[in-house]
Amino acid sequence: MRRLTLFFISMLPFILAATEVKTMLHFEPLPYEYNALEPHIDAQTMEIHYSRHHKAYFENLLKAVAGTAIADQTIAEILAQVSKWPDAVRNNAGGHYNHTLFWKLMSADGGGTPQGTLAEKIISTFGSTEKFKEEFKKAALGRFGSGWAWLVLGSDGSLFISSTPNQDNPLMDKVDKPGTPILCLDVWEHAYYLKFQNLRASYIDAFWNVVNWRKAEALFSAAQKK
Ligand code: MN3
Repeated sequence: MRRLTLFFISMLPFILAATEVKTMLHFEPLPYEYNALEPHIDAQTMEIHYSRHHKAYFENLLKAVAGTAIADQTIAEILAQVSKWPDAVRNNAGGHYNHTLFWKLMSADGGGTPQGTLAEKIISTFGSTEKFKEEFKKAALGRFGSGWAWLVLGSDGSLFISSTPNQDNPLMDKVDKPGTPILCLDVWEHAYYLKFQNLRASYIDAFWNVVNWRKAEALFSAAQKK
């Protein structure tokens, strides 16, 4: 009996590994401290936004896909066929993807102007960086209620600005203007209300001081090689 017990205990890690739910979905660490984007984006907003809002989307996504055919898919695969699944998948897959990307598109040493080939494309498309920022701000302000503003590379090679409601994004199969996200801005009130209250325009202006243009340029370069 004792030998059997010892055998069972020695096998326990393997038994647990076999029963563990396999998932391609990851809740990545925030790439900087909560206060890293101060004074432009405040630490309390970052902490609540990441550790409560984003985490809730992630956990609800795991629940929504558990036991379904998409339980072991990547987030990109889920988004590409999201119209086949209930709204809980759409909202939480979008919420998880959008926030994961958004955190990476900001940094403590961000701001300044677009770089490299992305800068050239922005200028040839919109006329100037300032003009681009104006258009992006217009899209972010014009989104009624909750949603996101995007800079997107279309499959035809065109660069365009769009906005989506709720947690929709340009990778979803049901979105009006599909493409690869290059830059995004969360315009839900939870993203700015503590510091800016109802002043979404001030929050958008502050965002330009923390934009991680290196990351945007990397996304742009990678999307062109597809
Ligand atoms: Mn948010």
